[in-house]
Amino acid sequence: TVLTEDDRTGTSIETLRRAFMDNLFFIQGRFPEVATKNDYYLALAYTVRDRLLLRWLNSAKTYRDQESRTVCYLSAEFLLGPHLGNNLINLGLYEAVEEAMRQTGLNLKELLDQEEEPGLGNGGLGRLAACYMDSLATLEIPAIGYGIRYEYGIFDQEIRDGWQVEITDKWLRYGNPWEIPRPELILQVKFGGHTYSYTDDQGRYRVVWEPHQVIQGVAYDTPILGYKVNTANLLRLWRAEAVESFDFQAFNTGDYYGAVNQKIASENITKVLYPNDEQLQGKELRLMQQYFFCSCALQDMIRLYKQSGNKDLSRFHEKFTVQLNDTHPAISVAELMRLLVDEHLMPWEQAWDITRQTFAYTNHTLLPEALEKWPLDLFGSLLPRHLQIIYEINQRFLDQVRLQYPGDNDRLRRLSIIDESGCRYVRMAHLAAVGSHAINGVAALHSELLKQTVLKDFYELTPQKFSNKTNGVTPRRWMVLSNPGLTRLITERIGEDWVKHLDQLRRLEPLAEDRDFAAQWRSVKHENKERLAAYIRDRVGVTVDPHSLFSILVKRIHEYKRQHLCVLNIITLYQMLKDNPQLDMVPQTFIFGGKAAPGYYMAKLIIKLINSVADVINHDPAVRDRLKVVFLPDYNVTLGQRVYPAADLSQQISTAGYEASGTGNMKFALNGALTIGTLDGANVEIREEVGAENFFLFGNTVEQLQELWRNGYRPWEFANSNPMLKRVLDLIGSGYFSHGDTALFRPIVEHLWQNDRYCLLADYQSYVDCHQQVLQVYQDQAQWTKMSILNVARMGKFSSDRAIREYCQDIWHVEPVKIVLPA
Ligand code: 26R
Repeated sequence: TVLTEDDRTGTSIETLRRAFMDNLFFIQGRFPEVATKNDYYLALAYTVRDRLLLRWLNSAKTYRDQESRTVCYLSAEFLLGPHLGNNLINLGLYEAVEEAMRQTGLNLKELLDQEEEPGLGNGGLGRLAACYMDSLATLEIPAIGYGIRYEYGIFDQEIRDGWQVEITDKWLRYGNPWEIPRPELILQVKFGGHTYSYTDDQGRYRVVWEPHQVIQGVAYDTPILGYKVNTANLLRLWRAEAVESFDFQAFNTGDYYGAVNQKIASENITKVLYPNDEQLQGKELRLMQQYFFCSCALQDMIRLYKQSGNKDLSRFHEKFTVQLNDTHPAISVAELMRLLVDEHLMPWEQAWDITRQTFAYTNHTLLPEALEKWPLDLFGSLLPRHLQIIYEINQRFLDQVRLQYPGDNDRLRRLSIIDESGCRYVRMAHLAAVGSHAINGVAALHSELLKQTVLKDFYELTPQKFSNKTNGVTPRRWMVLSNPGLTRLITERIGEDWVKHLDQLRRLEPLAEDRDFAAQWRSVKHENKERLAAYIRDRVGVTVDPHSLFSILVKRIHEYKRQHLCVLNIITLYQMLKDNPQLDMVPQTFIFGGKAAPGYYMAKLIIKLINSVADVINHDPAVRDRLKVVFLPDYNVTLGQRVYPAADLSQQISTAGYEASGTGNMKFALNGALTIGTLDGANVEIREEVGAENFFLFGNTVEQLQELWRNGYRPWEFANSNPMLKRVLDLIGSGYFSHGDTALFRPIVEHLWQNDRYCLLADYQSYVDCHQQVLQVYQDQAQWTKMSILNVARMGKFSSDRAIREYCQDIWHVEPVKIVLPA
């Protein structure tokens, strides 16, 4: 007899094809003649999911049997991007499935396009969490990601008349084949009410929290597979539900609608992701979201801990290490204390030891308005017990500070978890810092600035807690999946090890001088640009020339990221062409993408400015295809995967000191783009790695800007003394790009003249000059290509594998656990 492969786990083309058809019939309930593309997508997704589950169940079983030490990554955001393609890459089944689909008369690419991406994050922070989950699994580290299963993720962006319009993201509309609901895995979370205390019969002081409301969290599990390993880790996201689907008591007393409202209110907690990456003023629901998922996560960890045979919780920190992704999960510090002290009757000192040994905190921003603080009354009414616990933590903490700095009351005020100046607030960064044994920034410069600014006093108190962990990105999604052409070319020359050991890209260095290789390198880039050009024609209706220099700026729209500085340069180039129609200038295409927080007026106006400038320039015959400007709507992970491989020039132009790290900068450089950038965030380290001669540097340094402000920054002086700059600003102000409307862009121009918080005018000339150098080098294609190859060859450091290894060694102290599939 012939041994046939199991249809659920087999990986031959034949088996994959049979399993796929089977799923089309028995899961989708369709036959080919009536099946939609979505039916086919789902049938394929379920085929892949079976192979995933095999690895996941074996991982879970192994971790349980071996009682493995586990990393818990707590994050309010996981910006995963589409699963199907990534899982195929990590399973090593991409080609086989592509062939199986071809034999079935289908096109894998079209099926991949069917997937609605889970946009459960705003930007860098959420995407970093996703890259880290990929690397944890690839490095075979036992890990759980805990977060929120938002029903609506980050909004979809449409552009109407040049303005951003937000559309709700109904990502679950057609079902989600990648998650497994666990309706029996339910945990209760309390809100509001009051506390009382008493002494129990053993003479112990006890506090009871009588909540006003109880909500339940339901677990939804998504397996996260590593690259070509059998490890599949758990991403566990929580959805809020009413405790009872029906409140009989309310029904009996006739308040049916009251009961229904109660139910709806409970489910609201996980309804929607807050689309802000800036100010969030005392949004009660946001604090509820944070507490909700942290409480579920910690209760779940305690449940798992007890399951593995441990009785008391004294070794909790040996089983789990918990990373706080910014301060969004910082309430966990107080919650673990509450669980240990109130519910498990542990003495305070012991609980505090365990708590601090459990948590570590990553800071992702220095922007003062993004530092989370909660008004005391709001906090106390929602989490009365936690406020008491925080007071107790604070008191004990400040008592210690007093010993170290007697009489230094100012220092006490600065360090306190409670901000007492004016309205009283809980400072979440302080709670996270006090409750953690490790604190890190996300790039070398950022980590230094952290110690000098927002966490200065904490650094002086406990310098040993501080370290740097420079961000990284996963080469699986950001190279192998999104740039198959480049992947093939690299692998042909240096083998495939680089995908897991990105430092191996160094072996490309000698090829930077190889003319044959350079030609192939250029042609891969050109094909990627052609594909993006076709997409732009389809979606935006603008024709761009793939031979032109593609300059790309994609990221959230924020004044500190200075998209409008790029616009000033574009208008400068436009003026040069108007002045001198015969000017021999490299043809250029500027491509923008990014979402603005719905309440961030200036950011939305910047989008309108980009589109207005695009409109004028793209229609001006004087420019004759030498300059094109495009705003790509709805920038997200999926679009990022199209954009990075097609870039010649990566624009990383934030004001020095403001971008904590940036990760888009890494994705561009890994795909062969050269960078024009400031000495900000990880740009500094990228430049160090690729070499100053392969990086276009401009702008003031952090120190120079500090000096500028110390002496009183007067932006108007820069404008008045620079004719071209003045002309560009006046042109915007004159209504040239707004059909004569002089009021429309006044807020932008006015702010630049008067305040210019992000120093665009101070950096303008340096940027314009640097850009001219870019154009010069681009004219020498051999030189450009050599620089591009050297960039990729030297970018190995920026793999998220390297970053995760550092976290494992320095902070988490965890070891890999091999997963073996049963024969
Ligand atoms: C408080 C709430 C409104 C909020 C504030 C800020 C929510 C989200 C943010 C976004 C911040 C924390 C963020 O995304 N920071 C980014 O983190 C990336 C990953 O470390 C960095 O690369 C990037 O530089 C930084 O801006």
